[in-house]
Amino acid sequence: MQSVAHQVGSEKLQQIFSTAEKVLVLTGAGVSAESGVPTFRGGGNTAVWKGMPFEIISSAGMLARDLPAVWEWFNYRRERLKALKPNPAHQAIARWQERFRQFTLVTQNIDGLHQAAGSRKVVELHGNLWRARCFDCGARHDLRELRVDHEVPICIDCGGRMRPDVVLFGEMLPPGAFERAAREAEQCELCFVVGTSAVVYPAALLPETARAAGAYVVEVNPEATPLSSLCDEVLSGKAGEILPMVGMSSVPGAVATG
Ligand code: BJW
Repeated sequence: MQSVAHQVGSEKLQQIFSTAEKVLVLTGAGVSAESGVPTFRGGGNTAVWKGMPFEIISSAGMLARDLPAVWEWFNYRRERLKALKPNPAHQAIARWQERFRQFTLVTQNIDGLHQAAGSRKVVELHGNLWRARCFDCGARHDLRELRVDHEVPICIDCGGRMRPDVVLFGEMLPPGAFERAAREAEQCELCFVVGTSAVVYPAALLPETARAAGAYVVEVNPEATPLSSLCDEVLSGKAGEILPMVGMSSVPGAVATG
């Protein structure tokens, strides 16, 4: 179906979007919501597993207490993800990497949907649910290539027990990931913050860093967040509807495929 294109955001955003060379996008669970991935917080489907809130099941404490239960939770989520596809928000962001000279995508998501949409060199702050990491030798293996015969996968390099390669509450982020993201945030001219409640640190510091360094910061979210008041502009609505329209001119009668 075709729909009439209309401008999204202010004239200022249109202007910066058309001239900026350094752009950073920070995404959270909301960018995958329209693909069918439940968010952690905010309206509707929040993540709960067997009555346990995700702060408990996705925590360093649970990993130490009950590794098989943590695997069961992540296996369940991987199974559900297999059927899900990137949505127009992931696709718009993937197109932007060709448009800007220096484009950085930083995600808190572990679902791999940005990569499935074609984004390259994604800075994954919280890891990836399709990978396992060995407790003993630190090797990382793609779970799509690993035979999982045991309730806890075994490392093919050293025979050690493996864990999901994700950052649980109370754990450190992967070495270098936040530092790289913070460096890019300090340099960017335009920063989009898409589909995150902006309550989990240190990820939530990135838009503040960008703003303090002079970037124009734009939030895309149907709900207000603690970050909203700090942003130069808030585009209130669904990422999959808003992002494909950003940068489109408001030429009367212009037509976009929708
Ligand atoms: C849409 C939409 C649509 C819906 N379109 N939008 C400073 C102060 C206080 C505490 C701390 C601090 N620094 C560190 C901490 C501790 C902790 C923390 O931040 N706690 C706070 C919650 C209080 N941080 C950590 O532990 C981090 N580690 C760390 O800092 O190490 C050093 C250290 C350790 C210990 C103490 C102190 C320092 C690690 C954080 C790891 C987070 N891991 C998780 C789970 C991953 C595994 C799993 O998936 O199970 O990552 S938690 C969960 O939250 C997940 C997410 O990546 C993360 C962020 O959530 P996100 O993406 O923002 O999603 P939601 O659901 O919250 O929001 C969705 C949004 O989308 C909503 O706003 C909707 O409105 C919107 N939306 N539809 C656009 N269609």
